[in-house]
Amino acid sequence: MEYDYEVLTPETASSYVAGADWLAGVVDASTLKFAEVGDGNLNLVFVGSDAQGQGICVKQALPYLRLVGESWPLTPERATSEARAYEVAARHAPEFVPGFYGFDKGSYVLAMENLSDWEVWRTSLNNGEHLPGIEAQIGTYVARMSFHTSHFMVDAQEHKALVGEALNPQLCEITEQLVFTEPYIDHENNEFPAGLDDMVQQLRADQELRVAVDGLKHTFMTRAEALIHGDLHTGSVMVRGGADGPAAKAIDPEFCFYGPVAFDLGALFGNYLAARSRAVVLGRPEPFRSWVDGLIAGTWRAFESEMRRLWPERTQGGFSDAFLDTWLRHVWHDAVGFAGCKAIRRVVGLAKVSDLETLEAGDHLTASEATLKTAATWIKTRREISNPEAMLKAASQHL
Ligand code: SR1
Ligand code: MG
Repeated sequence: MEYDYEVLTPETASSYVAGADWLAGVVDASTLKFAEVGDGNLNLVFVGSDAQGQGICVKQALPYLRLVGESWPLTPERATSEARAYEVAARHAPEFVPGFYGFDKGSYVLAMENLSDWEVWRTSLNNGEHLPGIEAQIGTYVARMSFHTSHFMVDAQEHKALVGEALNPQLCEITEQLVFTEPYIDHENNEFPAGLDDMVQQLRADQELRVAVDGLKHTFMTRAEALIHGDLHTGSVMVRGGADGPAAKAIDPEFCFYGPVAFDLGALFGNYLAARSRAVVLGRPEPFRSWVDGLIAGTWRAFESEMRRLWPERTQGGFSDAFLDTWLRHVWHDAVGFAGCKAIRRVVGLAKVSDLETLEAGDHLTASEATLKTAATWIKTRREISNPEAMLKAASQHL
């Protein structure tokens, strides 16, 4: 198909960089070699190095959904959203994102630090790699982005203008459909093993669950709190071990918009649940197992502690000192609910997770069933679940 911009290949990516004035000096384009490494659902991703070993990552938004193909058109404008998120993160949380080199609006190309010697966190978790501290860094990243783009730091009128500029309607609708709607109805996008059929039918018939999910969907659609990542699962985090200790960087923020802070935390928690289910059925040894059990606590406590550290620096809104506790409570309980929704969609709906999908059939069924049961409990009892230990307790009752 013909598009009104050139879709890059590993061969044309080098000449693209050579002709891009805004990338002059980043790499030696004359010796640059690229490979396409995108394994996500949406975009093309090229990583390259020049003869001196200087690297660059070039990411281009396709005008359709890569996972499905050209039959599912998708606005490449999502690259503008992604650039916005990286620019904001470069100001407030630079250590937790790749270095951002810039954005070409005409070709929907973003250029950034080459992280090819890092690993996708989901892959690392799947392999049983113990990297303590990653979970806290990601919690800190969420707190920084949330605080600095919220009504606590941005003038009220300016905030409303920013919310308008950052609307990302097509990608938000994907989330509204895939996370909050389709798993609960008979829909052609859904796919799960026959062995889960009874359980999925039970979830769909559970009115208490359906109303709770509708409430969370409504919160997702209406609570424009802060510029959130919008798709912060463990596949959106790059990790590295090493002498200075483990390090984490959040990537792929093309789903970003002004939404509920709890959604990013819930996305992490829901994906930690899939990682835990895998670790349990595979009988992973200590200390990995206990670390995975503690991921929710580690992320939440780092988020809370960074918010408490930043709170006295707030400049806007006139919120009282004591309001922070109330705000943290609402974020916590919503995050528990969103976690359940994010876990259920990964088992029932479109776009699966390798944590579960790469298990052999029996383990896959056991882990998926436990994930669904825990997720449903989290959603329905989110207001009674007061801390990460209670979330873990609910999970351990099912697996
Ligand atoms: C239709 S795109 C499928 C999924 O890929 C992204 O990672 C988001 O999670 C989206 O829901
Ligand atoms: Mg993504």
